Amino acid sequence: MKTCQGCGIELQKDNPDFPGYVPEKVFEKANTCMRCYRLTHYRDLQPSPLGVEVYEKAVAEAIEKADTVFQVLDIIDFESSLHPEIERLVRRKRTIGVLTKIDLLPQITSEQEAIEWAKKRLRHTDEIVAVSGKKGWRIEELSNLRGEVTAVVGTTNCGKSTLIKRLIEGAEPTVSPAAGTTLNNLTFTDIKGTILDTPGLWPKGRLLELLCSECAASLVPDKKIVSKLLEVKQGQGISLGGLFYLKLRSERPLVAIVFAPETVEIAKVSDERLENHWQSLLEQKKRPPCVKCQGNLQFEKREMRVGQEDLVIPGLGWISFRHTPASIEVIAPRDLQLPKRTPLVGPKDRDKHKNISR
Ligand SMILES: Nc1nc2c(ncn2[C@@H]2O[C@H](COP(=O)(O)OP(=O)(O)O)[C@@H](O)[C@H]2O)c(=O)[nH]1
Ligand SMILES: [Mg+2]
Ligand SMILES: [Zn+2]
Ligand SMILES: [Zn+2]
Repeated sequence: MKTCQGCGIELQKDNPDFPGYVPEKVFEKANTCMRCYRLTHYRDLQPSPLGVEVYEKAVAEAIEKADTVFQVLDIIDFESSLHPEIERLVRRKRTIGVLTKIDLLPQITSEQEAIEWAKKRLRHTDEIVAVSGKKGWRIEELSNLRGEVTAVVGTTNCGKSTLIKRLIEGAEPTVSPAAGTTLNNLTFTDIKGTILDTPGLWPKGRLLELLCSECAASLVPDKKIVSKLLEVKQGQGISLGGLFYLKLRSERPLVAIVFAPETVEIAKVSDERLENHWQSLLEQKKRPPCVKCQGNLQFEKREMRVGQEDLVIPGLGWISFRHTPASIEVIAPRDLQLPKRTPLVGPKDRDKHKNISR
């Protein structure tokens, strides 16, 4: 059996609509499937073709075979990375929590702070390291924690395949901003042992899952997360792209510090202008969402109280507040979860924001 070295799927030349397809005339020579080829060369964001059960089974098998698990957690989208099934599966194995994409964190948060913060939330990890697969930061340290067989697990897009490229010389798993790139377990071996790359598991309630593949990819941050500090008075609000809106209901002005990829427009908008504002984003083709996604999303209003905690918008970013508690009204897609958490960027750091835009 011949498998794709990019995504792990069995190669076949019979059905172009099935995963693993390679045209007949190149089949002999090919070591990747057509989908991986297009993901790599054209940034063609093809949606993942398989069902959740297939992925969960592959992850369970990889963990079963391994003596060490690298539980990869995206520091920018930590809440989505904490998948209950993965948490359950890693319980009996030596588990290293790998906080990745650390290069995207606002400068004011140190690696050590991120590690301390994550420690309180990861019950089953034996150790935590903070790395950047993209930049190659702290890979040496992580490499020293490898076992004989190491399974690299995590939710879709948290950066597993990027890490593996760093950990094993010559490993070429397909890396892309499309969720669900890796379809089956991939085995890589060097003198230190074996590493298994696994398909990502899908988190619930994340924005990426509610959007088309282009819109979703536009939310996978490329450069540092930007933060913007805004003060809102009663009745005023803050819009994040055309996806999320927050209006202050209580009397006392609220200071919000919004953290999001730079592709997301962060603006102060009054609620009577909101509809026009979102319409104009669509007309200017500022994604996300595109017209199609806008049509698919069902927005709902939610009343919330906010305090010292971060309000997380999974897949988009998070908001910290000052001058709390406050009552807010949120407009967001119905299926989007909005968890709260201990702030990732501490208050001392947040005070470094000087320019309040009014
Ligand atoms: N800035 C940054 N981006 C990363 C890092 N690791 C992965 N990415 C990006 O995140 C996306 C998903 O990465 P990938 O390795 O395919 O994730 P996987 O689905 O977990 O295998 C890609 O666009 C990567 O370039 C990192 O350490 N820093
Ligand atoms: Mg992958
Ligand atoms: Zn492939
Ligand atoms: Zn879209």
